Amino acid sequence: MKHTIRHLTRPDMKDILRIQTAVLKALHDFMWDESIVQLMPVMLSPFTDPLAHNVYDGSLEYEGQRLQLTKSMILHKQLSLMRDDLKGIYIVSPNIRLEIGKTGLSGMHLLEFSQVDIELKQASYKDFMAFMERLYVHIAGFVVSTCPDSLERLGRTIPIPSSPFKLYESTELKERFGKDWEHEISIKEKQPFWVMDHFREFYDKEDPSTGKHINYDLVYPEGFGEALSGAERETEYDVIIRKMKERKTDAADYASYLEIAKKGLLSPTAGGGFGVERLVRYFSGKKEIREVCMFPRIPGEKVVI
Ligand code: ASN
Repeated sequence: MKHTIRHLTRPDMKDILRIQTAVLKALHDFMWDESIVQLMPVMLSPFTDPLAHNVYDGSLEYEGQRLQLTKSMILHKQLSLMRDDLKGIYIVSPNIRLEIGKTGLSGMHLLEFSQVDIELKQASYKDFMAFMERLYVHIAGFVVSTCPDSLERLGRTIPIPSSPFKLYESTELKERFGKDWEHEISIKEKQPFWVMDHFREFYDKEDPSTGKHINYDLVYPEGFGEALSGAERETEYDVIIRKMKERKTDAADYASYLEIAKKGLLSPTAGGGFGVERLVRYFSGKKEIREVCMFPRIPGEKVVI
């Protein structure tokens, strides 16, 4: 308990929360100017993101129905953009991912975190990446200009990158650095950069002619690691079914989503999501994600409060 009280009363928490508040204000202002509207979070649904890695089951039984706690709102983002009158949407989305215990050692994983999840209609991966770069530069600029005192107390200087950000292919980095490529390249870089082409969930689009995945990660420099993952989306029912089979994703769990896909109602979209806590960790220069959360839930650790 002593440790918890020490954490809750840490002197640098106010500066960290100020930076977090500035991040969210800059986000909302930017989206308002872009006419991108905000959705409220969905936390319970018959289906959620299958994720490309294994986590413990986060479902519950309610009145005879099995409901999933949201891992990400990717499929709900896609469904909301069936509408023709929306140009794009965003959500400050609570995500619950019951990661296996040893993941907690990364210093960048939480069982419960907030993802700024964005999806743009009729957008290509290039459109989304350019949009995200503008958003990032806006947020970083706002934090630098409004929180100089907090940044100084934290001993932190945030670079404002210029567009376009550097771009790598994951295959090239794997060859160069091996298994730990993301961390290795993140240590070397000084500004956020993109890494393209990752084998992931069924909803990230594949280019049938090259077999490449039309998806991307935005990665922070200085060893802070992954910021965002996103992609252009699959919209064709047959392709979605094939990719579900390849990934052993049970189509029965996604019945209503698939019914809509089968009717050809999914729009071409591209999007991505970044974790609020990871961005605040990078801006604050903290080694451990627990240091930027008032109530951290770290994989493998007992939740005490
Ligand atoms: N938000 C991600 C995306 O838009 C999905 C995820 O969080 N797994 O692709």
